[in-house]
Amino acid sequence: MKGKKVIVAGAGKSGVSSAGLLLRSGANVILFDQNEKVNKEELLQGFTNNENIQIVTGKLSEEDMKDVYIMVISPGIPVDSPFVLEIKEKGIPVWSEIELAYHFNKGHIAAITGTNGKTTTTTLVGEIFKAHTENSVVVGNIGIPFAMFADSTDEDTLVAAEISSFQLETIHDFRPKVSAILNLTPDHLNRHYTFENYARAKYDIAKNQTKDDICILNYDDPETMARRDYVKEAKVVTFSRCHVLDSGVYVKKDSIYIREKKGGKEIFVIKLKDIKILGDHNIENVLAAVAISYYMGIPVETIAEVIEKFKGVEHRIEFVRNIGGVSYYNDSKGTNPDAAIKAIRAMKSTTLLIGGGYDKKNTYDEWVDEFAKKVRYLVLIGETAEDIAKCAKNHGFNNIVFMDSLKDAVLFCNEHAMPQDNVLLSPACASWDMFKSYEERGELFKKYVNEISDSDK
Ligand code: UMA
Repeated sequence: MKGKKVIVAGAGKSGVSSAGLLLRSGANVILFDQNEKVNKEELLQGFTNNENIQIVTGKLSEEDMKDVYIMVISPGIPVDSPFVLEIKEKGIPVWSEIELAYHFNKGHIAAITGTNGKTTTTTLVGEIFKAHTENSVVVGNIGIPFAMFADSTDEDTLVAAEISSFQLETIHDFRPKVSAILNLTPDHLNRHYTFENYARAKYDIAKNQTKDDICILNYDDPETMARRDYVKEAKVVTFSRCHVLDSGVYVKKDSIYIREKKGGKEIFVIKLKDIKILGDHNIENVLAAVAISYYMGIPVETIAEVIEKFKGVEHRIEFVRNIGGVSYYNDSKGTNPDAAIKAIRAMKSTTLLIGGGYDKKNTYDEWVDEFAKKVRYLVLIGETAEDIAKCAKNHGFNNIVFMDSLKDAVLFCNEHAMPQDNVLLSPACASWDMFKSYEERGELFKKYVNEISDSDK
């Protein structure tokens, strides 16, 4: 990249890390953000050798687009944005941050995608890697850009990477040693337009893999298995919670086993009762993590030890507090209906559900169908509130209230919950209409819950 002119589009986490990596490699960087309110001075000060970087906001000029080697785009920027199309028309390659990082990476990559379970599985795989070697990193959509660490990896580094469909749309050479597609349900259709486009983007995780690489698929997920043939060269390994497989990773009776090939030896991994994270979906995440780690060369004993200690991730059906017999759960990471369904199913008693948020053009029918007998109130906030309410009423659910803020939603729930109820924040929507991220939404939820005094109940 030395001396090359590179445009980095988007000045969030992904863009700032890409710009940093490019500067370290000697490139001349234009960091571009469409938001004119971005604080250029503050951004510039964040870079150590900032004489080779220029910050541009609003629009790129013709001069900016002259002699550009590549453009690196942040995942939040649609690939059909007019300025991206203009760049492509000029013949300038467009790379995702993951692609850029890949060109600097020397380590072994396990790349994990799917609609749900990515963060839990990646975190667990990362913990397993860490128990095996100090030379490991956890990166990607999980919130730590790969570009931050890519140039400090070596031939022994193990990389656990959570990869989103947005990041996969602009990969070209990215080739993980082990890839995994955990499941496929409709999500982000405002960006991909059709489910098929979305599924294709996910399957691109395996597009550069060769016969020496492994692609792990969920045998129990019909939408994933229906597209198994999209994997061209990699060896496919499946995992299953419901079937004892001839080969793969599976549950048999009360334990998890690995069998490398048909008729081969069955390797015991762990008993289900020794797994701390709850729900069938989490068993699937554990099965995926076992398969990924095993094929990345981690000994089974290490895998089992780490799984036994693993307690899950923040913002995913996270227990917050019990106030006067009412349990509060933060599932801010339930950013689509499928994830939110899993959270409702995990609730063992009547629930006051806080939902709604940024409009990704998902449909809510299947989520709403889960409300019967379980949800006492549906408390709606955000851009999608009206649409969700309409859908719920169509399905015969009428106990709906609208609130202007998350804080008011929490206070309403505190006032109306009865002992033994649960209060669950599981919005089925992204957070971007009212918050910076799902993390911010989850943190604020926990703050408001923790501000309630015991005597308020
Ligand atoms: N911007 C533009 N034009 C646009 C859109 C955005 O200029 O059309 C600018 C914004 O003004 C802003 C910057 O781009 O300054 C933001 O870029 P970004 O939205 O890509 O956000 P980052 O902070 O770089 O975070 C991204 C991922 N965000 C998205 O995919 C939307 C983070 O995933 C990821 O953790 C991070 O890179 C590090 O890799 C978040 C996410 O919500 C968690 N992901 C989706 C999901 O999990 O469902 C895919």
